[in-house]
Amino acid sequence: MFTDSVELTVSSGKGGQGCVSFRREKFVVNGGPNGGDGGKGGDIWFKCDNNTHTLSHFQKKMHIKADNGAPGESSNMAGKSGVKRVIIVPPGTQIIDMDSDEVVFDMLEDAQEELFITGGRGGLGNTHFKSSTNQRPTYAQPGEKGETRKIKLDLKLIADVGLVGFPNVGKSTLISTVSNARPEIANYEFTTLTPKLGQVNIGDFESFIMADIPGIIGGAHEGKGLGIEFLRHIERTEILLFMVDLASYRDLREQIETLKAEVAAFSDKLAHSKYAIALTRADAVPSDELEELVKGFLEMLGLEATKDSDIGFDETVPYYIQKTADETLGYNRELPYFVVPISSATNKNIEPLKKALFKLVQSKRLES
Ligand SMILES: Nc1nc2c(ncn2[C@@H]2O[C@H](COP(=O)(O)OP(=O)(O)OP(=O)(O)O)[C@@H](O)[C@H]2O)c(=O)[nH]1
Ligand SMILES: [Mg+2]
Repeated sequence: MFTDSVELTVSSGKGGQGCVSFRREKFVVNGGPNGGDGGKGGDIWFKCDNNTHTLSHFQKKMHIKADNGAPGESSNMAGKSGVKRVIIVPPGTQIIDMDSDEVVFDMLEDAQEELFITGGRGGLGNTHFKSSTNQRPTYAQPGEKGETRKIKLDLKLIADVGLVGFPNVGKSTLISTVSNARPEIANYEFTTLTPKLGQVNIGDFESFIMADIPGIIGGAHEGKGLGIEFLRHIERTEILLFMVDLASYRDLREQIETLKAEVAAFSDKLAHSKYAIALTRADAVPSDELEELVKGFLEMLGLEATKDSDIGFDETVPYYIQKTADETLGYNRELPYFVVPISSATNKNIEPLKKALFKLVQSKRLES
């Protein structure tokens, strides 16, 4: 599923012991106290790093400790402070205190740093305890103990593209065609019960994350079907791919209007996400009807069929794509970035679909 999780114990360092010592110099008999303070124990910090994507660098039941402070020394020399430990986590990691079940930090921004527990204070050396009644204190403070906490790291992966469609329109089939995800696929509604993520590779070096979620039906926001609670898994997703089934008994207008209304009922932010539309199962409609269906759908949205040699969509069927996904060059996010018929069965427009989605993902990454 979406969360990867690991349990850890973390401890800040113990403060160093204060020192008991006395001046010993030539001609000075019974010199005064000069024991230095102990060093402070090391703190535990968390740091968010965009170059980390998993929690796999943590072993199960790991115990991470910061260094203890060094004890104070004679001649009023303070002990060295313990070195802090900085725990590196990927963006999207929540740090949860296991005793209270409370989310302590939500690590989202690259380079975000949070102090979790401070190290113990160093003990005071005997110099501090000198008084008129006690000129030679033989007492120094012990260092304060460090803190130990049991925590859980929950990585909530953030998908780039979320698939939104009625049940049985081919969402899981698409994600298994273009990514490494292998969800269950079957010819009945609500096959998918839990969200799944897949990585879509573009060439050798680039990729984006796609999320397959259960199907949505009208009234989902009131709990019909599986409801829309799982939309929370794609709440941080910036791009939606609406999937509208050409071969469904539900007409195309009903599908897109219902989906958009349900998404809007769930979240205002999702309702304003960048989006595109895939018309699925194009192979299941006779080719002469296909053209009419697609044209009718574009017309309903107030769009005209376009051409774009750059992406490489199949030119034998109509489709629509905006000139560029780059907002500064006039991308209109009220309209879909593209509307294109696809077929996972015959691979129609599948490669260009990946390419076009990746353009949208890149435009999004440039913005943030
Ligand atoms: N002809 C044809 N059938 C397809 C295509 N894509 C998917 N299907 C079939 O459509 C049915 C539903 O596919 P799924 O991928 O499970 O659909 P889903 O949208 O994930 O469905 P839920 O998980 O129930 O919401 C299966 O029988 C698939 O084999 C396609 O491109 N062409
Ligand atoms: Mg499915």
